[in-house]
Amino acid sequence: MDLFTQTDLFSTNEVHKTELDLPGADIVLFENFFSIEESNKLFNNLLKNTPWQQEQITIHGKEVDYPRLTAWYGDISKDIQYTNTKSKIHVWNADLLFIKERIAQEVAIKFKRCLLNYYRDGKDSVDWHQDYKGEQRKNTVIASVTFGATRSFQLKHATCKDLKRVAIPLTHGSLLLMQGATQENWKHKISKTTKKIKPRINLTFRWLPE
Ligand SMILES: O=C(O)CCC(=O)C(=O)O
Repeated sequence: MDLFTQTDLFSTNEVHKTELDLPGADIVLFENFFSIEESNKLFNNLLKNTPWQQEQITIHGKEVDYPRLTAWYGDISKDIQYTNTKSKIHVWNADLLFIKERIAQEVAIKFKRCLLNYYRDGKDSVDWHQDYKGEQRKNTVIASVTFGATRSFQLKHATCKDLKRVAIPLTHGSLLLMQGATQENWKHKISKTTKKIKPRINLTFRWLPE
């Protein structure tokens, strides 16, 4: 049986676009960017066909599992090591090319890489961070696609503590576009939750200037 066959939450397949009004950020949310039928199929395919990897990191001298599974895809196959774990960039498959091409209809960017995160349940998460480092943060395009359970995508300003935090529910089939200096100015995270929730897959298609 398919793990994700949601039909009840949305009665319409209409795309709903929201531009977030946050200082120093350029963020646009598209709900229902993929139809329910497409989203169900893509969730089930990605869950089954992705070579999910358990990456580890050293914290206070101890090897610790990341609280999620990951996989990298891109234009060319390549060995990489961002954490303690050696991993591989796999070459785009048909589902990822379909998603990438649909995003390209909205934003004319040739994404080179994509990180897939698999949040198995509410215990899986990603802590506060900014994507990329130094100069690279100043001009990036990240297209973040969600399939599966809705999780709250939280944002806080990197330096202005008096700016309010924001929480965006990223729903099945949504696209969140983060452009310009968003990564320079804002941190983001997905918190753990004690709620009993279904799995979620997030894909971040990434672009940096050459
Ligand atoms: O799962 C998400 O929505 C966020 C993923 C993320 O922050 C990342 O891949 O850097």
